[in-house]
Amino acid sequence: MDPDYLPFHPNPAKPTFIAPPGAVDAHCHVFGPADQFPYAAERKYTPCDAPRAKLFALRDHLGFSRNVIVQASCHGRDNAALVDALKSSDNLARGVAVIDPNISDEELALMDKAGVRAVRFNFVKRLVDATPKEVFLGISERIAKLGWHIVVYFEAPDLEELIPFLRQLPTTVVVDHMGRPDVTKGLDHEDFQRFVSLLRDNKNFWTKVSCPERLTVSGPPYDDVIPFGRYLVEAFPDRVLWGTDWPHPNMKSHVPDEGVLVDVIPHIAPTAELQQQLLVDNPMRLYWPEETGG
Ligand code: 0GY
Repeated sequence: MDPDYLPFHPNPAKPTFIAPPGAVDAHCHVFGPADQFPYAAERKYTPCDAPRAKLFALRDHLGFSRNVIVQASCHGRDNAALVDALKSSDNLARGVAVIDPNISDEELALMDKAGVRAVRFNFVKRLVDATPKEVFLGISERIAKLGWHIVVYFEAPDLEELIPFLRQLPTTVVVDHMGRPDVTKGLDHEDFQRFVSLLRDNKNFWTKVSCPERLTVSGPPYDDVIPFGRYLVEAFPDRVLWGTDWPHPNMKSHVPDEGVLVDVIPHIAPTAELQQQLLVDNPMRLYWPEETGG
């Protein structure tokens, strides 16, 4: 583990907000354990191990039912820890992988069988070396045939340059962490409104109203981030997802308490109907369509 790395909260609070039955934590990770699933040589950080058993215990503690586990950059393109977690989840987890363009059809089929339903394209420069857009486009054509979708991670100042590429993607596209707005600039700033327009003009775009702990300047309980989440939930109620982002890699300011994060939900989704869409209906439609008649 890096010397300045902050491990996840040892005993998060029980949230006051009670999630609806079947709620999905649609953005979280598993890390290691390193002796079983070593971190990638090309990684930009070395985290604290965050094994699947801890993730599933947190899910139960928070009153959630399912997880969408996202491959993080510290594991590179080796999805072994992710696939292991999916296989031991009793069908209660789905996965978002990061894949090599030369992956075989057989490997893709095995990942699909384990519960992978998407690939992630990461554009955050502090996390990954750049991948040519043609490589991503080639991957997207292949995974589209499996019925998978694409999750993208970028920061707000990079969106303008990325839009022509993003609009070429042939599947549903889920944007991590609200496109990472600078919350000090306010809802009306052109960067955030550019992101809103992307969703308004492209019905295949979704977003995760997640990570107040990364976006905040004022700190918990994240009042400065709430208007951004609420804006997106109310504008696009059928295209939003929510996740804890456990175990919160690369946090520097503080270690978030997931109980506090769950208690943000009723502020960004203030009605029972919006909460049901955000936490159950939307993630189920995207990740477990066979259980929703989809
Ligand atoms: C997140 C955010 C971060 C890290 C990664 O792949 C990753 O390593 O996604 C970050 O450092 O902002 O979603 O976990």
